[in-house]
This record gives sequence, structure tokens and C-alpha cells, in this order.
Amino acid sequence: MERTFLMVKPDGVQRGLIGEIVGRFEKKGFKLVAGKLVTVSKEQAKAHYAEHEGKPFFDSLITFITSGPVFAMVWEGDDIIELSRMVIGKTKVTEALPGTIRGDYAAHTPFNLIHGSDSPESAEREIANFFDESELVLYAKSIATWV
Ligand code: IDP
Repeated sequence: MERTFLMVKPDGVQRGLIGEIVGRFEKKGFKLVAGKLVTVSKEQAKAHYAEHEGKPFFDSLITFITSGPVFAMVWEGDDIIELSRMVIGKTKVTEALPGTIRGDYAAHTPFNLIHGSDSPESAEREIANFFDESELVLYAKSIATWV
């Protein structure tokens, strides 16, 4: 069982797409472990996107992600990191296929609605950047054997 950090970005919150996005992961069969609406601090944003420091879009990315509340989540499932990135779609909107979240709703790459961890190491780091261990809810889903 794997965990990932998913975050509806400020554009997704402003556009009223939290429910639509959360619903896609629920319907896929993943388990929600934690979720909260938060405003990202500059320090948190820089830590989250540290790998992009120095790139031309870094400053605008930090400004954007701190510009309004995000819906931060932890989800659990087998192979969830790879599978959730398939549900999310490619980073560039011109490559995000219809049927994916970005393919269906995003029209510009900087406003691509959602973040998803890209490796187990990133997931662990990103979860710790947004959640205390005590915020993660451990429970069993009775439907698990059918998914
Ligand atoms: P990901 O969100 O699909 O994992 P990353 O490469 O980690 O993609 O990039 C982080 C975020 O930075 C993207 O989701 C997007 O919002 C923004 N971004 C990435 N590449 C560009 C670009 O070339 N121009 C503008 N924004 C970009």
C-alpha cells in the first residue's frame, strides 16, 4: 500500500473543482487519509517546489501557489503514485489527454489545477511539509476487497 500527496491548487479551489477532483479519486477506488483547506506559506511553497528553483517559472509558481487556499490531501492505494498521475494527466496542457483532470479542465500549464507526488520519496517529503502524523486518519474501508 502506497501513499501520495495530492493538492487542488488555488485555481481549482477558485473554480469550484474540489468536489469534482476529489470525486475522481474516490471513484477510482483510492482511500482518503487526510484533507484540509490551507493557505500555503512562502517557505512551505519553496520547500514543496525546491526542485524547480532557478527555473524561469519558479517565482511565478511560488506566487501562484501562495495566492489563495489549496485543498491538501493524503490518499492511499496500491501503486497510487503512478495511477494518480495518470488520473491527473500530463504537466503541459497541450499533452494532457481528455479524460484526465488536466485534459478535461486545464487550459494553461501554470493553471493545471492539481499537484500529485511523482515518487515515494517526494510523497513522504510533501506529506510531511503539509501534515502532522496525527492528522492522518487510519481506518479500514469495508469495500476494499471489491476494488
Ligand atoms: P507536475 O505538477 O506535473 O508534477 P512539475 O514538472 O513538477 O509538474 O512542475 C510543477 C508545476 O510547475 C506544474 O504543475 C506547472 O504548474 C508548473 N510548470 C511546469 N512547467 C512549466 C512551464 O514550462 N511553464 C510554466 N509553468 C510550468
